[in-house]
Amino acid sequence: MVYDWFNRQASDDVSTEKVLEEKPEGSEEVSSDSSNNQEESSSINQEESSLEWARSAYARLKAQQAQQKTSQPSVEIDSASETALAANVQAEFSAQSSSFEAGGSLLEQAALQRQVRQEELEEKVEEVSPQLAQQSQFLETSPEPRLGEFDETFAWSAEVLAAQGRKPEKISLEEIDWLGRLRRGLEKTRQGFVKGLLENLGDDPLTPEVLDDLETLLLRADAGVEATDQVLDALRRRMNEEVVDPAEGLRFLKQQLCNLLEAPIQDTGTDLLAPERGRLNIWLFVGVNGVGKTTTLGKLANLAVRSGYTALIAAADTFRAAAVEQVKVWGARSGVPVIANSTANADPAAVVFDAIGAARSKSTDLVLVDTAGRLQTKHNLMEELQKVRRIIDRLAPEARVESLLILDASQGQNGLRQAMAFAQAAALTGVVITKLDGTSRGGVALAVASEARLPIRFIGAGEGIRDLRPFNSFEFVEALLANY
Ligand SMILES: Nc1nc2c(ncn2[C@@H]2O[C@H](COP(=O)(O)OP(=O)(O)O)[C@@H](O)[C@H]2O)c(=O)[nH]1
Ligand SMILES: [Mg+2]
Repeated sequence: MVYDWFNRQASDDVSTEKVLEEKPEGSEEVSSDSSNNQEESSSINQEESSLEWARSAYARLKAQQAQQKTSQPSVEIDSASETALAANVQAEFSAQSSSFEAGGSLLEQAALQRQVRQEELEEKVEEVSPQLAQQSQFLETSPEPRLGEFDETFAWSAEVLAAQGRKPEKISLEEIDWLGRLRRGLEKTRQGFVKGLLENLGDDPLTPEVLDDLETLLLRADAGVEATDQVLDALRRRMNEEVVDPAEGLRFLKQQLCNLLEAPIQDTGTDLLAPERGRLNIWLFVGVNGVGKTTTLGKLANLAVRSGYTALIAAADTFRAAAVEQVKVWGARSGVPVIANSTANADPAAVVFDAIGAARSKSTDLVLVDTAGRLQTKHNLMEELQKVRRIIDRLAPEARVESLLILDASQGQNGLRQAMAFAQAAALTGVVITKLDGTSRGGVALAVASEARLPIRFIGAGEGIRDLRPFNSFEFVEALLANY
């Protein structure tokens, strides 16, 4: 079964249907016609029914897993092996790298050179990728999520999916696996946030003092002044209207955070950013050095392949030779062709030119473009980005172009301010937040939405190939405020 992550749906439900018939043990529906209207028992009912939901989903997934013995090629590499592989790749590519002298000024000559180069690149694509993939095969472990124990994390993940109106038979192990990763990834921010909040909330209705503490917590999580003010204003208005008990306070807070994150997404009219089928999609990754552009691109190449799209990578960070090699390793991990020119300081726009040509000739769905995060000067960098952007607009006016700003969550709001320098040059359309794991500044997502007013499209919460998925504000807020 192919699970299309970009659209968040399984493209084939056949195996699920079969499993549906097996009613898992102890999964009888909780009767919905209960005549007991007392609040306490209804909340117990709710808890029981969400546990039943989770058990039922677990049993189905377990049966599914038992059915699917056929495993897919794997793509996980440990970092030591990855370094070794990268060295290997480097040697191989430096032997093969195409070199071009600007011989003669005649236009035809240039065109001919371009043609030869295009052919060489296409050959290279054909011949190198399988080789690399083969090399990496024995280094890899399974990329497939495995069903673990029926534990608290599973129950929580199931509850988050159920709350979004999902049916137990329609959920995938992919989603359960990701929600667990997301929750683990947000642990540091959650620790600072939830512990303080719940301690202050206690059992009493909301007070102005609790709101003052909440303000501190939001600012400390790097949510930014604007988002913090917005959330607190909404809570104050609510408190002026009626007494708000802690459970309702928490629910209302989650709703406010969710609205804030959703606003720029709603503005675009596109809930989920997915490559459009039957059309060329070009996604540009921009951001300062070290924020995770290449890693994000690599993970997305993998996600595209897993989700049933064809992809191609343009190695347009030509500033450092190592950057090109790094991108080739990622391409090899997922069997995605990489268009590159290993010549020192090759023209990134020329690489993009070649990539668009190759994508056209192969009817590729998605071209992922890596870019440099540092040049000799910031001015040069912005010029270069503009040039890349111009060549895309000129060469592929029919393409759907996304320009994604990569933001390192651990750099918080400072990182955001710095990154916004790219807004003009790259005509940003969205943000990817990386490195949510290991930082307590996960609240920066709120600053992205309220201050940069850009939709968050993907989030990364770890270095693994499965640690990056499309952003969903409900799930993000639930993971951030999970009380366990
Ligand atoms: N912990 C963690 N590390 C990440 C994440 N994304 C990227 N990294 C690491 O950040 C470092 C820089 O990433 P890279 O993709 O080379 O950044 P670039 O310079 O923007 O291309 C690498 O060591 C990555 O493994 C993430 O979500 N979590
Ligand atoms: Mg890079």
